Order: sequence, then C-alpha cells, then structure tokens
Amino acid sequence: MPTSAELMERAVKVIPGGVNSPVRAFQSVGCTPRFIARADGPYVWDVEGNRYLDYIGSWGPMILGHNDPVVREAVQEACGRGMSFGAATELEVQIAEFICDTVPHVEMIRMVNSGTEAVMSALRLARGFTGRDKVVKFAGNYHGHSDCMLVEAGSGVMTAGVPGSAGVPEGCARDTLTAAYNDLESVRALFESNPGQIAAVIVEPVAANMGVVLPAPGFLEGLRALCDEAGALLVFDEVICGFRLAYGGAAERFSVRPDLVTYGKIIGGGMPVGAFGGRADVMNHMAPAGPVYQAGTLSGNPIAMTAGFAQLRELHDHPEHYERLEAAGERLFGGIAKLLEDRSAPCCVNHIGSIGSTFFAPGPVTDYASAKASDTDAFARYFRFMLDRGFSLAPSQFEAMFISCAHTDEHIDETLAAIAEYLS
Ligand code: KE4
Repeated sequence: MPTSAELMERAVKVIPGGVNSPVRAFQSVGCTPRFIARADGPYVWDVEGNRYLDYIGSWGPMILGHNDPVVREAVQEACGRGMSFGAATELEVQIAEFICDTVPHVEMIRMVNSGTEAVMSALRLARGFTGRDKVVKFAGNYHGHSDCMLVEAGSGVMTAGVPGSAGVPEGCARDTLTAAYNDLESVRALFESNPGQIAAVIVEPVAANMGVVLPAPGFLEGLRALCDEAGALLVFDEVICGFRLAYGGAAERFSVRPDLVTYGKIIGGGMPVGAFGGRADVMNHMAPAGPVYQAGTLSGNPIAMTAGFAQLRELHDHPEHYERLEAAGERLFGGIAKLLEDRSAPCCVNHIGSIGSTFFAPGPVTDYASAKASDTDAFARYFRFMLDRGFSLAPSQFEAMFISCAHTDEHIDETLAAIAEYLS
C-alpha cells in the first residue's frame, strides 16, 4: 500500500491540487494530507494503518459514526435491486412523506445531489417565485460553490484567503448582496437600498464555515421579520445544522420558521444527497409543476435514498441520539473552554450541540471579521500536534469539529488530555 505522501505525489499529476475538494489538501495546515483507507465508529485509518479519532465525520454526514450497521446493511440489501433507474420509485415517495410528516416547516421537498445543488436550486426558486433578482448572504457563510454564492464565502474560500473565486462573472455576483452576520442593521440597510428587489435572504442559522459562530439572540427572529416586511423569502441553509442541532435542525432549535430550507450531508447518510424544501405554495413553482426548472440524473437515486432514509429514521425514532450528542458536545467543548481558561490561552471556543470550533483568537468570535482575526499559523501548529497524536480535526481554522454518536466519554477525555498536553 502506498503512503499518503506517495499517493499525493501521484494525485497532483491527475487531479487539480491532488484532491476532489480543496480543503482536503491540507494547504492551510502545512502537512501532507492523510489518504484514508477505511473508517469504523469514531475512527478512520489512513493508508499506512495509522488510526485517528475522527472529528471530521465526512464534514457532517457520519452523525451515527462511520460504517453504522443500520445504514450499511440497508444499502447492501438495496444494491441487489439495482443501482439506479432514472425513474420514479416508491422509496422517493416514502422518504419525502417521512420528512414532510416529521419536519413541520417542510411541506414539500425536492431531492438533489449535493448541498451546492440544493442552495442553487432554492435560490432560483426564490427568484422565480418572487420575480426578484437579488439575494442577501452573509460574509463568512458558505453555501456551496454555485457562482452567485462565491461572494465573501466561508469554508474553503475563506481558508484560501480569497474574497471569492476566479471565473464568477461580475454580472452574477452583482445580484448577491453581502451583509454582516449577527448585524440586523446591515440587512435592513440592504432592503432599504434595494426596495422590492430582494428575492431572498439565505443564512446559515448557525454559521459553521467561518468556524462555528452562533446567531446572536434575536438575529434569526429579526431576519424573519425583515423578510416578512419586504416580501422576501427566508432561506435556512441547514446543510450542516439540519438533523444535527435537533431532528428539525436549527429551525426547531431556535423556533424560527424559514420559507425554504436546504439540506445535505446527514440527509444522505454518507451518500451524495442534497435537498431543498419548505412552503408548498413556493415549492409548487418547481418544474414540472411550475416554471422554475431544475433536474438531475441521479436525484433520488435508490441507493442514496436508502442510506439517507435509514439514517433519518434512526435519528427520528431514537431521540436519545440527540441527548448523547448534546452531552458529548458539552463535555468536549466545555472541557476545551475550561482548559483554555485555566491557562489564560489567547483562544476561545464557540459551540452548540455536537459542533464547535476552537479559535486561535482572544474572541469573542461573533462574525466574519472577528473570525478572520484568528492566528491561522497557531491553528496549524495545533492541528499538526493533534494529528500526530491520532486525532483528525478539520484541516482549517474556519471549519467545525463534528462529534458523532459513536464518540464515547472516554474518546472525548482522551481528546481533552491531548489538548491539555498541547497547551501545557
Ligand atoms: P456540498 O455541495 O459540499 O454538498 O454542500 C455545500 C454546502 C452548503 N451549505 C453549507 C452550510 C455547507 O457547509 C456546505 C459544504 N460544507 C463544506 C464543509 N464546510 C464541505 C466540505 C468541502 O467543501 O469539502
């Protein structure tokens, strides 16, 4: 078996940057990316056989832990009936009915193949429904890589330290207005200077792509009110929060009802699935019911739906999973915060439920500007220290740590011991 370094040497010759998604290249943390051979429970193993306690969890989907038997066995059984038909299936009706029956603000839903596709489609729908062109996003929020969303985006764009992306036409970015996260006045100002032109406000209800940044009290409620006032749609991008912060996502946790919601990650159980849903009167504008076009060869793929449905049913039918995730998050992130406090380290921790980030900045980190002030070199040193000791963290200051149901208290205490060693 080749080493990660050998694989990376080969990879860069045939894949741009050696990876199929930029953050995996470890560029901001200054070390060779680990090529993963297998995963089970809370662990991943690289091609050299090194085991890591995994806090990436495929960036969110593996909420039950890797290789969960409930999901795996359902997929293995489904494969015997064929991989893909390009035709309607009963399973698509069942998972759509299940989500519409169990998530109050989802009256209809359309499956796609990624979070990017979900956001791109939801925004086209908002524009088609309202007849307006402009959308508001927030600096530091990441909504996938569709052209109009690559404006002051978070995640890999923020990690790369670039404002957006080459190749995005000015005409496309012009209709994307950027506000400051947790700053309702910056949103109100955009509505006032663009009267009757804003189709939607899209927000990560808990930001997790500039590191984790929580909504200030009243922020989400304020967005709801501003959208109602202006006749714009409120879109919650719950690709990370959905089915994680509660079964009903951030909308449930914060009791704010979006008009549309986008999903990814957990809804696919590890397979490529995204989705968008919400008000039926809006969703019925989607083709073939209405004039807003969107399509996908593998949308609703039977294997992907099997994985996603198995995971969602497990999460819905066993609410104790959410109790475990809350307790584990408090133990880990509360433990990190105490370690930092005891040592007066120039760092801070933001967390909610089973996601959180340690910022190498004095804090508080409440928006893009304060997140950007983080010492990314210090984060890189911390990342490499933890990796060498067998802990796989997200390879960027501007990402989140993800805890799964497979992480026990012992796993978390081992993690805290390693962090304590780093800080000593
Ligand atoms: P995908 O197209 O990667 O499935 O989803 C895009 C997306 C949309 N909205 C939010 C809130 C997201 O966090 C994402 C993707 N998240 C990143 C991690 N921060 C995916 C990891 C990667 O880009 O490799």
